[in-house]
Amino acid sequence: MPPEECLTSRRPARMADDDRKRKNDQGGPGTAVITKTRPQTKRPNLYRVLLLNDDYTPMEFVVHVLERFFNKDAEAAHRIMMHVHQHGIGECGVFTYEVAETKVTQVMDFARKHQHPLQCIMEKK
Ligand code: TYC
Repeated sequence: MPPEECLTSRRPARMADDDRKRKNDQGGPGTAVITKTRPQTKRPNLYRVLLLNDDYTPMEFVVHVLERFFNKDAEAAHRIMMHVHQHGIGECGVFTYEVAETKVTQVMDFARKHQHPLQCIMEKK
């Protein structure tokens, strides 16, 4: 017996509502269903978290910040720190709004605690 045939009556199995919806098929009389479906996926807004250069924060402190709050390995952290040092600004990571906001707060609090003027900001991508 083919798999789409009904086990008891040998009639073809009736397609489930959600399968018909997917096929955009209305079914028989009196069985109208929502005909157009849109994908329910929405891309979240993303935000860059950026470090700004200054003349006083030690390079090792910035490397440590990148390792601690942005999960960078030593090499990536050093590369980003040098980019900020040479260009004035650089990207630490890209996050959803609440995660980016948390990173900025964590970095700013940590810098203040150690009396460094390091600045961390976020901008919409
Ligand atoms: N310019 C700093 C120095 O020479 C190092 C530094 C790098 C500071 C990156 C901040 O975001 C920064 N000590």
